[in-house]
Amino acid sequence: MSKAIELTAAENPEELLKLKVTEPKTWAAGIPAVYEAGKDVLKEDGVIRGLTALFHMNKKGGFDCSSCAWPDPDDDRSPIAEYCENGAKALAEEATTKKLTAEFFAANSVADLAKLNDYEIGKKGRIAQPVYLPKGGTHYQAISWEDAFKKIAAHLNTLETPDEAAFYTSGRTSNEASFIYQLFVREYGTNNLPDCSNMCHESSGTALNEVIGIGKGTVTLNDFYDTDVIIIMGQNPGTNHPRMLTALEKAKKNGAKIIAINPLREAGLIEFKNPQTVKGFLGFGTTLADLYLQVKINGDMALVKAIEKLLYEMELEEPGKVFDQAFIKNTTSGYDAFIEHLKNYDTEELAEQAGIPLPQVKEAAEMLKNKSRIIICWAMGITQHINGVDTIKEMVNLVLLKGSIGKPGAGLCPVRGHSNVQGNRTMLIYDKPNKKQLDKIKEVFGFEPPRQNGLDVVESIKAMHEGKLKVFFAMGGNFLSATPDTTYTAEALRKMKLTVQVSTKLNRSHFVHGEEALILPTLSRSDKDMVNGEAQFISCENSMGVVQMSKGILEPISSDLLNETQIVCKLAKATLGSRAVVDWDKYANSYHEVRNAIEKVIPGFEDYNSKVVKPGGFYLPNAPREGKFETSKNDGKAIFSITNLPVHQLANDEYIMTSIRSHDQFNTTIYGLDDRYRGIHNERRVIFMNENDIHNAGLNPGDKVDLFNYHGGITRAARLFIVVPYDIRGRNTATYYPETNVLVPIDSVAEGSNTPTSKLIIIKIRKHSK
Ligand SMILES: Nc1nc2c(c(=O)[nH]1)N[C@H]1C(S)=C(S)[C@@H](COP(=O)(O)OP(=O)(O)OC[C@H]3O[C@@H](n4cnc5c(=O)[nH]c(N)nc54)[C@H](O)[C@@H]3O)O[C@H]1N2
Ligand SMILES: Nc1nc2c(c(=O)[nH]1)N[C@H]1C(S)=C(S)[C@@H](COP(=O)(O)OP(=O)(O)OC[C@H]3O[C@@H](n4cnc5c(=O)[nH]c(N)nc54)[C@H](O)[C@@H]3O)O[C@H]1N2
Ligand SMILES: [Mo]
Repeated sequence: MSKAIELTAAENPEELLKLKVTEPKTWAAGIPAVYEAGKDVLKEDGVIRGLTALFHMNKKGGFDCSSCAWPDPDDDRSPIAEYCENGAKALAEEATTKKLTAEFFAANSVADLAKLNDYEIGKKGRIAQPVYLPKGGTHYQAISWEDAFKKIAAHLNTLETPDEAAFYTSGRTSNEASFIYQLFVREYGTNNLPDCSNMCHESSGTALNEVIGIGKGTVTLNDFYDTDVIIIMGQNPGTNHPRMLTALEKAKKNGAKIIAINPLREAGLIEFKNPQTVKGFLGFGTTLADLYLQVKINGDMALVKAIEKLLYEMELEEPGKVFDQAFIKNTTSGYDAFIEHLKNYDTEELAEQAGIPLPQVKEAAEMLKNKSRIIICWAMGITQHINGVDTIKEMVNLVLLKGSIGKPGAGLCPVRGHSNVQGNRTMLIYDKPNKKQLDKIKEVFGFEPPRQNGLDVVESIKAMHEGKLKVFFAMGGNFLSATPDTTYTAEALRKMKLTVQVSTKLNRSHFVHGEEALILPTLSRSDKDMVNGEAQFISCENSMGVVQMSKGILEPISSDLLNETQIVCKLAKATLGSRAVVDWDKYANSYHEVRNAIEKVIPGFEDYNSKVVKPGGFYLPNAPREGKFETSKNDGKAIFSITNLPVHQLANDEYIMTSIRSHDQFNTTIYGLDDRYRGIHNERRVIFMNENDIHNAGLNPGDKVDLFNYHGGITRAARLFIVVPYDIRGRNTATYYPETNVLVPIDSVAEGSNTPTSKLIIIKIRKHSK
């Protein structure tokens, strides 16, 4: 029982910090960002390492920033380092010289570490050697790599079936390590490969695969430079993809208009002051959004339908002038049924449901009316909803009506999160592989891969709870804190016989563990990866399907770290022994060999080893870019979808809550306690509320409140939050992830993608009580 109390202590602290609230900012980047970037590196132990590394980030021959998947300029990788404030923070965290050795773990019990908050945990340092927690143990202790692999192998080999193990991946793992990892998992015998994508852009992959035949975006960076309209939906680039602002600035200079659709007036959507130009450095900015639409949370589908309806009426008045009838006729299917369905809607009602005044919807439609070079970008504000898949299909409908795909300056742009999350999927980290992919593995490696679908993230958590899983292995990430329903997930993890975390830094998943637990330390992106005396490079795929090399430069913090590929190969040997048909020794020591193997299995990687070393890397094939749609219908056409509006019924005391990232975090890694652009300082436990709602609920700004969710008859509580009035629609609220993951019901998932609905949680708000 004491364990349940540990979780509560971290989830529901007894005290708050001293919150300071200032006016939200209306612009992003500029001098404060440059200052902040430097400041964070300077703050960490290992300043020189941090600064040295900063000058090699996203630079020719340097390493890929691990903070997001936004691409580098195309023609060439920049000769100077390209980084943003948040990339610098990510690096500062990695480059720290604070080491966590066995002495640290001997001095700090798991129970004590579990009491720290995420910010304090992150500041502890880099894990420097493998450690093991025996059954009933209170402290992690030293273990050799060999013994660690033996222990995991012993567990894996005593399971009744390989399907009693699950192998998670977070999106930083390189192409090489991901490919080797899934190969091991499949030779071992399961497709249980949940990944962070399940909680992220799975809705995008699902929708796009179905209607355009590829689960990825269709634009390149150059499309941004010469386009007419960019629509940015449910995305906060100023914080999460700051380098995207440079592309938007360039787009605006070349005449593009921007429409921003977001419940919050995010600074990075409004204005950008580019620190890399003299003007920007002096504080002159570029206005970004020409039209900002403050949508209600999840009002996006209604809004897109309203715009489509208005465009349809314009098309009726001027046939062939608004819709691209030739494109629709030759390259799409389902148009007539789509239009019949659209006719049922009333534009005013749609606008009302979206929360946007009709004149503003008309303004948006006017901006699109005579244009066909349109790009739609989106991220978590769209995907993490019950109807995330359908909203994306509706966005595709709009693009198809306008013929805005498969031509320069136009297309779809799901903006990815983790720096190689897209590459992980290309490398077959997927619980639902198709027959063709599995056949290829069989042909190249000569073993029969499992054919049955595996478990995704939510299915894995449920299977753990039900006792169907016994071993949980995580290649990176922070499963406990990133997943929904924290208390339920903690119970699930504690039922495991063995939990293994391959990690760079400490996180809460190390403290909520199975009967036995292992932490295996690994190299990070900025670390030098020496194998047999030679510095290796890895490769990653960015948001636009470009595969590029990345070479770390920092001396690893300890000589006792293995790279992820070696960890997998050694584990494979220990587990499979003479059963193995894959030559694991060959791959352990050579990424070159791994890339040769990838080339044989995955289309688009021909001449991988020679192409990847070219400056700028290479593009993977993308049929929609060429106007070809390889959907399951097999007629080469993109598909119009018929979608239905979501219904949200709130009782008088209920609110909708969306969970968002602050400017000072990378997912569950908390760099600091401020959210500068939104005017929040020194506290993360805040709830942003509409001013009238605060008043109507009998609350005051600054009040302490507790938050509850009652989905499925279960009480979920997140206690002690401070009410902050914010410019947001009535009955809509926002809090920071992961503090409120405890409120996200495990059963509340997007239809079709099974993504937790982290952007729409129904809550009740009560004055705080002990
Ligand atoms: N510095 C930094 N960079 C990161 C990350 C990080 O944590 N820190 N995380 C990485 C990862 S893994 C990812 S997936 C991306 C995430 O990048 P984003 O998707 O930009 O991240 P979120 O903070 O989740 O915010 C989503 C935005 O959606 C808005 N929103 C919320 N609900 C709705 C809605 O119903 N409709 C609309 N239209 N908008 C809504 C929020 O106001 C917010 O502006 O960033 C990546 N890059
Ligand atoms: N409520 C709510 N929940 C969410 C979201 C949300 O918006 N709201 N967003 C979801 C999204 S989009 C995502 S992607 C997930 C993120 O889920 P995860 O990917 O699981 O979480 P991260 O916080 O990115 O993982 C951080 C940990 O990864 C390890 N790490 C860092 N770099 C490396 C490396 O190079 N190799 C290895 N092996 N380990 C490394 C470190 O130990 C660090 O503690 O969270 C999801 N959860
Ligand atoms: Mo993500």
